[in-house]
Amino acid sequence: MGDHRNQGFQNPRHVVKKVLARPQHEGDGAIVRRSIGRGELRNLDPFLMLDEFSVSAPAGFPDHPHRGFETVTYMLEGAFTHQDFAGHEGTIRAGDLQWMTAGRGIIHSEMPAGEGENKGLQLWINLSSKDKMMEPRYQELQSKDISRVEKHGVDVRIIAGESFGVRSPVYTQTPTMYLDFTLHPGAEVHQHIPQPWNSFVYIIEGEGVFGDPNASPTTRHHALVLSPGDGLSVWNRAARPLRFVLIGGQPLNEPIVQYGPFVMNAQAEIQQAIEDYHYCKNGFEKAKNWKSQPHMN
Ligand code: FJE
Ligand code: FE
Repeated sequence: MGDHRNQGFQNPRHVVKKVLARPQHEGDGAIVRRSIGRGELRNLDPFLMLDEFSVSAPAGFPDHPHRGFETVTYMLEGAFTHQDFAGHEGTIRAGDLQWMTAGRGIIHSEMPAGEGENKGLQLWINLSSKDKMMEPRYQELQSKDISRVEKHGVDVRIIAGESFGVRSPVYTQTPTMYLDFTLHPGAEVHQHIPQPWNSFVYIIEGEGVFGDPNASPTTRHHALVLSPGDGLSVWNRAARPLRFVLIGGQPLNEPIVQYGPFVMNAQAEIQQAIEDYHYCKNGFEKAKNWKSQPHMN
């Protein structure tokens, strides 16, 4: 669990790779900073992509499909409206979470709903072969329903997994932890992570020292891939708050074949997904005659 004291990890994690997420174009006129999923960091099993998005209308992510993985959208600022082909829709605002298990198929639109820049993180988590064709499922949490612990200058929002003895209600099909930490100046945190899981940090604001107390600080828009180990220590020695997410997951160790929004285990399954999408079958039935409603902006 998380702690403000150093519990002394048996095998502390350290940073093995640092990646700067530069802005790139995605969707329809949107800008994202991609860390996982870019050339230098194709994937980090079970994670396929992490985008920090900043979108203002009329840009956005109009009607598109997904199959074979989960998308986790966590809003930082502003609002986003989603509509899917099964009639599921809603708006998520700063601090809200949408955990969407696409399974066999979702087609949806994701469009900004607030004035100015609408910001957040979208994480793609792979599903194991046995779950890739499951019925789609949503888990949605409003900001007020996300557990939060504040202790000794550490403020953590528990999106998935556990910290400071508090567990998130989110069910993770692929075992995952997702913690949003704010460390006030001078604060430190020591967070347990299951030893064999892959994990990384993405810095949202401020600067922090990660892993090794003698390391030089890392600033925003960087992802840090962590070595194996049982926990991570972080120090904020700067004069402003440090905000970062710590994400970890149990590797699936399965082959990955990705074609845009379809992520399967074999090329033949990708061909099948393209065909199913094209002919509106095997999970894409509701695509027939569906189009998202025009958004308000
Ligand atoms: C997608 C291109 C895309 N990052 N961050 C290709 F842009 C997308 C896509 C997103 C996306 C959506 C949000 Cl709300 C936030 C994102 C990429 O929708 F799915 C494919 N295949
Ligand atoms: Fe999407």
